[in-house]
Amino acid sequence: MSDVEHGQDGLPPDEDTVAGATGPEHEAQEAPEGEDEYLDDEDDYEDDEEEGDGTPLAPMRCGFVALVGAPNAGKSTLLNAAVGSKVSIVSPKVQTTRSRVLGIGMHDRAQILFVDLPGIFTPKKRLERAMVAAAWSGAEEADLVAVLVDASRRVDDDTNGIIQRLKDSKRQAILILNKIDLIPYERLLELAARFNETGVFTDIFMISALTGDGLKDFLDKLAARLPEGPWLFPEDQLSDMPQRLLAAEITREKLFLQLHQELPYAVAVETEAWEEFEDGSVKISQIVYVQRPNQKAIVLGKGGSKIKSIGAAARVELEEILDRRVHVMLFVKVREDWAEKPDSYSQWGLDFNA
Ligand SMILES: Nc1nc2c(ncn2[C@@H]2O[C@H](COP(=O)(O)OP(=O)(O)OP(=O)(O)O)[C@@H](O)[C@H]2O)c(=O)[nH]1
Ligand SMILES: [Mg+2]
Repeated sequence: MSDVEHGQDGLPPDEDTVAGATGPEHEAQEAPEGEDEYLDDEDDYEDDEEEGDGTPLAPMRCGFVALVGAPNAGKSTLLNAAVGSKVSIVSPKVQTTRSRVLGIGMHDRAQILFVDLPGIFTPKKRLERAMVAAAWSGAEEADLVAVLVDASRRVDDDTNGIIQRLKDSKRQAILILNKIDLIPYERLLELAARFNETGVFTDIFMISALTGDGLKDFLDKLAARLPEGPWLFPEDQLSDMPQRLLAAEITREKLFLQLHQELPYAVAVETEAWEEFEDGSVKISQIVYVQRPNQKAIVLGKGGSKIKSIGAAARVELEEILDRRVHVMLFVKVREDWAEKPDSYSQWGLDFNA
């Protein structure tokens, strides 16, 4: 008996959806191989550049800013807000982000390369270990580290652990007290004073990644602090994530939003086929892996209703991102050991043996 069943996003795309669009400006692209590859104008990076009125331009700056923090602190929300577009998936559940996600933000004359990372917590399973290891190596490789804290909650062991490790490695960081839309200002001042005592933080920002409050000050600071140097990516590029992976992430976000309890953690998504048609539409076929047959039944839902609704939500968002008609075909497959297969890890850029 086959363990594959499909739940197609049965809703036909609306006829008035733009067809044959040439693709969005912000199409995700592969990472550049050479730093200079995208600098179509070498003169861009010269000290004597001037504004029209003769004022010398500020130097170009570029660097990596790692976003670290406990799960659910709002790292991916901040990344999307800073880039001005949805690049990394977000959900109210912990451990949504599983691997490093690059988001490219332009601010003044700086190209800020935000590295969204999985939350840092005490890992138990292999996948969790790989996620946390990716988060720490992302932090180690970055020019600047920003630690996000959910200011609306009690300071937890995960956050204390992050601060301790930064302290031990004598690494300084920027603190971001996030979700300030949820708490009174007095509480923020208390928190800031407490974190200040740790000696780890060079700056403290209070922001709401959700509303954008305080974001500009933070970006101004980053733009001024990054090293001088040419931009590594074209100005209009938003991420380095390949489209197939982005599409799988969007579907995984819908699974996180529509499934409950432990189920989202038993799920992985892989884009299996990507077919483009002459009318400009694209058919994206994906496999949703679950670990047990009863999980498959829940993901499918009664008469396939759940998987249909997940596929429809993914389609709506992918049509917006790709700016074309999209068909999403989802197949649910039981693969007990997907979290124990090295090939899944390499696809996500995670270390299987972390
Ligand atoms: N009210 C409020 N909610 C926020 C804010 N920032 C993020 N959130 C919410 O917090 C939840 C978690 O946000 P994410 O951006 O997925 O958090 P994360 O740190 O990337 O989480 P992991 O990937 O699991 O580590 C989501 O429901 C967000 O909408 C904020 O400033 N205010
Ligand atoms: Mg995240």
